[in-house]
Order: sequence, then C-alpha cells, then structure tokens
Amino acid sequence: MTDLDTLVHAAAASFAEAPNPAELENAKARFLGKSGRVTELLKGLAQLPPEEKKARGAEINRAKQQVEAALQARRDALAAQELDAQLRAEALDVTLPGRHRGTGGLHPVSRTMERIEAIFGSMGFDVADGPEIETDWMSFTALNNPENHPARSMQDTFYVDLKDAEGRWLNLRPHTSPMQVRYARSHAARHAEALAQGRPIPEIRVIAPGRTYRVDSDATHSPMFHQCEGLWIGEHIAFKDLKAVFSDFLRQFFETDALDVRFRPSYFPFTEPSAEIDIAFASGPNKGRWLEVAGSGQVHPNVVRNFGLDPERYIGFAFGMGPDRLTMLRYGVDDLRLFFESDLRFLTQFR
Ligand code: 2NL
Repeated sequence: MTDLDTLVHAAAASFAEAPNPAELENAKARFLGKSGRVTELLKGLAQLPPEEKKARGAEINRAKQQVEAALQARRDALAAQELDAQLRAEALDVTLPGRHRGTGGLHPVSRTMERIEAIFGSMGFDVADGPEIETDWMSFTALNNPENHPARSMQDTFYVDLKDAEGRWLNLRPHTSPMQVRYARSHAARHAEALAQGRPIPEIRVIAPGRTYRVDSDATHSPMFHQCEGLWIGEHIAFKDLKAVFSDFLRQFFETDALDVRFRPSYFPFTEPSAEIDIAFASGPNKGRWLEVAGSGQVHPNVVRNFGLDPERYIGFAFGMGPDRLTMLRYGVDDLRLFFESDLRFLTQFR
C-alpha cells in the first residue's frame, strides 16, 4: 500500500465516522482544507526535482479525487439518513378517517326564544335583557311579595354569598320580572316628561326572555331554567287585550289554529286578578288534554307604583311562561334534562 492509499483510507474512515454534516465538514478540513493533509502533499511537490514532479503530482491528484469522492458519498449518505428520519417522524396514516368540520346549530331552547321574540316583536313588543344577579328588592319587594313569603327562602331561591355596594344581599333572579321592573323604571323620566306636557305616556310593551334560577331539580325542573315574561302597560290596557295577545301568540308559536286556550283563575302576588293559561291541541299526542303553559294577570297596583307610575291612571297585564316547557311541547321531548346535558346525539336532531 502506498502512502497515498493509506491517506485515502484514513480519509474515508474519518468521513465514515462523522455522524452528521457538521462533523463531516470538520473531517473534510483535515484532509482537503488549507493545511489539510492532501493540500500539504501538493505543497510538497515544489521541493521535488522537476522530473519527479509530474508523476507524483498526477498520483496526488488521483488520491485527492478519491478523497473527494469518499466525501461526496458520505454527504449523500448523511442526507439520505436525515431525509429518512424526517419522513419517519412526519409519517401520516392516510387511512385514518378525516376530521369533519361539523355544521353548528341553534339549541332547541334558543330556537324557541327566537320564535317568541319574533312573534312578540311583530306585535310591537320591545325585548329587554339584563342582570341575572339581583337585589331582594328587584326580585321580590318590587313585585309585591310579602316580607316572609316562602319564595324568598333559601329552600327556593339561590342566594349569592356577596352583598352589593349598599350592603344588600344578592340572589340569582328566580324569574325575569326584575328586568321588567328595571325596564319600566328606566322609562320613568320619559313618562314624567309626557305627563308634564299633558301627553299620554308612551306605553310599556316589552318581553324579558332569559335564564332564571330556583332550588329545584328533577325530570321537569332544572336549577337553571328559562323564562319569558311580558308586560303591557298603558292607560287602557285591559284583560281582553291579554287574552287576544296571548292566544294569538300561542297559535303562531304552535303553528295551528286548532288550539283551545283557557284562562283559569289563579293567584300571584304581583297580579290581581290572576289567571293560569292552559291550552288543548285538537290533534297530536296531547289531543284534548289541558296543558298549563303560562301564568298571567292584571298587574297589581303596588307593582305599578313600584314602576314609578300612578296606579290610578296606568294599568295593564303581565304574563310569564317557560320556554323550556314550550320547547318540550313543540318537539315532543319528555325529559327537561335532555336540554342541559349537551349530548350532541340529542341536540343535532334540531339542526
Ligand atoms: C308563572 C307565573 C307570571 C308575571 C308572571 C309579572 C311581571 C311583572 C309584574 C307583574 Cl314585572 N307580573 N309577571 C305575572 C303573572 C304570572 O308567571 O307561573 N310563570 C311560568
């Protein structure tokens, strides 16, 4: 083996040991760099007598080409290794099922809320929305609830372990009535102005849909449920208007005129007289059965006074219904809890 063969072998071995491109370039420098072993040999040619130079130069160049070939081979091998590793790391299983971009849909109770808002909207009702945490006065006192009424108890109402800035205990509103009180009171300035000018006051015609809370939980009661209350106050708003408005609403909501509506005397602290509203379908699974769908009545004078209005002059009606129950009736759902379990197998049926 000549000294050049040894050199080529040493270079090939050294390239083979380089585990990555950076170390391979270091190894290259040791042989082909400015003071690498091959370069030193070429520089040494100058000392040779002219007759030996040509042959020795050709041998060194051949050796240099072999070293360069070994270098290129190792570069290619390392690049192939790297590509291989990358392909393995980024491997895709093209047989996996694709991910669907599901189409969203409205919750069935939201659909009901939207229908209620659209129907009452078409009858000129405004829609009011507001706080779910309320004061005692808003939830109970303003609505003529006696100081020791059981609805105020911790067995019925969720209290918040916090007082407001005035030191009053707060509750999760047990109905949406507080929002109607807020709405009526916020219009008091407009009313005062109209009165001062001898004009009739603008009517209060509003619905308040939203979440409400009570200590109650079974197949027909959820601690969080929905309510939609309505209020129409003016100078000549009578019980017949309640009957017309609500009967019309029910027939539009259930999309049928084959529907009996009954106003059955009842009692609520905030209305006098009061009535439970029942309906009976002329066909379908509930055919001929009276179903309770809302409470209603003529707003109690004390409540009108708490709106900031004179009960001798202003009168009207209010009603309260449960959109959860209306949704159950409309779609034939028999367990309220299905609405709040977020099971897509149930919810996607309403898309
Ligand atoms: C029920 C009872 C009712 C009202 C709600 C109401 C609101 C104000 C003033 C007077 Cl601000 N009344 N709301 C009146 C009668 C009945 O609902 O059982 N709902 C499911």
